[in-house]
Amino acid sequence: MTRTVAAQPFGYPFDLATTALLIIDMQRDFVEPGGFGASLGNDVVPLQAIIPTVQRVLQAWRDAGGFVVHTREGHRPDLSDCPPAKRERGQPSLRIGDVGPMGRVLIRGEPGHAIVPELAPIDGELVIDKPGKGAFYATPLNEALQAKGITHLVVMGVTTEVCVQTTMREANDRGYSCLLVEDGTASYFPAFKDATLAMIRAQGAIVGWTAPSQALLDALHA
Ligand code: C5J
Repeated sequence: MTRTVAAQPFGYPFDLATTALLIIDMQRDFVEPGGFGASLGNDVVPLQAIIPTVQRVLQAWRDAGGFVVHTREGHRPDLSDCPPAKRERGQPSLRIGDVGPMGRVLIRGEPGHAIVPELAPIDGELVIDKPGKGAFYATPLNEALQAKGITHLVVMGVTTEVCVQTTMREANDRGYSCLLVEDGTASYFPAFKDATLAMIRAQGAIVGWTAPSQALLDALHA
């Protein structure tokens, strides 16, 4: 059954059976004080603010029986998958792998690497650990989606202009039709979020579509 979300720049048609909900990096390291995002000097409050919206959409998607994928950015404890250029850049208060209030920053298995409890994955949902910003780089995501016959991605998460946008561009180049939920994504920089939404849907949805969560929920309940 095809449903259509009232989206920009025009309606987004999708079939639940061939669409995955993709939630990017809703990890304590980005959303809570003391994590990677905060170590870079960012205010995490705008990211925390989207949790109830992401939770509402996630619950509706689960209730409808849709497939869910969560991603987590992070590195192996020995940092073998962390390019030195990534670790050494800038002047953060804590570098990747340093010990902070939520364990080693951006390291798999540490408390800060976990997805926030409100959005914790449940049985049957796919969790993709990624070393980069894009969820397709050095991960099995594409193969997993292909195996399930997924052609469309509904995307939420953080941060809009970094991991979300990078992943949407990677997905677009692989042939997926992507919708970004406008109030289900956030940036430490509101102007970057606005610019990203605009550039994604420009030129006839050159990267994808955007829509408010209510428009997606209306389509799911139609
Ligand atoms: C960043 C992300 N911003 N998940 N990661 O470094 O967007």
